[in-house]
Amino acid sequence: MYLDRKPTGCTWHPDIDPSDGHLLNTINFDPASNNPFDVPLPWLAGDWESECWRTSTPSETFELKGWQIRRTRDLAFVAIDVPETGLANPADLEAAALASYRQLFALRGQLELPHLQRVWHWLYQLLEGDGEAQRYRSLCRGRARAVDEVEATLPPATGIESARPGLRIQALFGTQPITPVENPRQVSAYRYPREHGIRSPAFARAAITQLGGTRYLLLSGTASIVGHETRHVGDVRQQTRESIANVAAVMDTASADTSAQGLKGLAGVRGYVAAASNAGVVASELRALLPGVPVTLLHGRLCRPDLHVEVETLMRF
Ligand code: 3EB
Repeated sequence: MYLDRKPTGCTWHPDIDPSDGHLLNTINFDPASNNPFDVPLPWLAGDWESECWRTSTPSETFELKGWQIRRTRDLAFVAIDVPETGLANPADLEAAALASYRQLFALRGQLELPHLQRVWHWLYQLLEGDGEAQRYRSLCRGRARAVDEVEATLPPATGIESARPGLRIQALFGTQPITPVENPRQVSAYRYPREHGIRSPAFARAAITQLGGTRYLLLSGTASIVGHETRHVGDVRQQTRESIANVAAVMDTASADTSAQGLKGLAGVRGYVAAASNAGVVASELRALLPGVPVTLLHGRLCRPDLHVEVETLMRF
C-alpha cells in the first residue's frame, strides 16, 4: 500500500505510479464533512489538501455494526461518528469510548484482520471539563477500560480536538502484527503518571508494520513532551523543534533502516496547530527542519492546553 498525497502546489511523487493502484480511501480535511473517513479539521497550509490511500488490489465499501468499512482482502480503513448527544457528560463520554473501543477490537474478528495498525480520535471540545471530568481524560478512561479487557498490542494513535460536534474514530486494520516502538526521550504514554489523568492514554509512540508488500514506520501524534512533561510552554518554534527531535528519536529507535533514512525519508508530515495564527511559524520551522518532506498543516487544539503543535508522520522502508 502507499499514500498518494494530492498536492496543491508542490508535488510529491510516491515510489509507485498512482495509476497502477486501486483507491482504498480518500481523506479530505473538512470540519463540515459528515463522511467519517474525513478529518474534521480546517486545512491551514501546506503541500496537500486531501489524501488518497491506494492499494495494489481492489477494495469494497460497506457498513458493519455501525462502522463504515473500506477494505481489500488484507487491509481495512474503518470509521465511525458517535453523535454529541451520546457524550453529554463525563460518564457518557467514557461509556461511549469504552463501547467504541470494544467494537473496534471486535472488528478484528469480524473483518478477519486480526491486527489493529493505527487509530485516530477526533473529539469535539476536547479540553472542556475540569480535572477528571475533562473530555479527553474521559476518552482515555473508556479506552483504557476496553484495552484492559482484550489481548491487543497498543497501536500508534492521534487525538485532536474536532471542529465538528461528536467523537469520530478512524482506524486501520491489517493481517500483520505490529511491532510497537517507544521513544527513549519520553515516558510511554501508557505509563504517564496520574497527574495527567487517572487512566493513561493507551497508545504506542510508533509501530513497525507491513502493509501490502511495504514496510512502514507509523508514528503517533508527537508533541513537545520530554519525559512526561510539556516543554517550551509559550514558544511554538521551540515546541516544533522538540516535536521533530522526538520523531527523530523514534526513527533512531525503530530500526537501522529507518535511522539511516533520517528525517528526509519521511513520506509526509501532518502538523496540527492549536492556534491558526501560529501556522506561519510552524510551517517555516518544519520547512527548515525537514527539507524536501511534504508537509500540511491542520487547525485543531491538542490534548494538553500548553501544547501549541503536534506532528504525525510515517516512513516507508
Ligand atoms: C502525548 O504525547 C500527546 O490520546 O491517543 C498524542 C497522540 C497524544 C495520541 C491519544 C495523545 C494521543 O501525550 C498527546
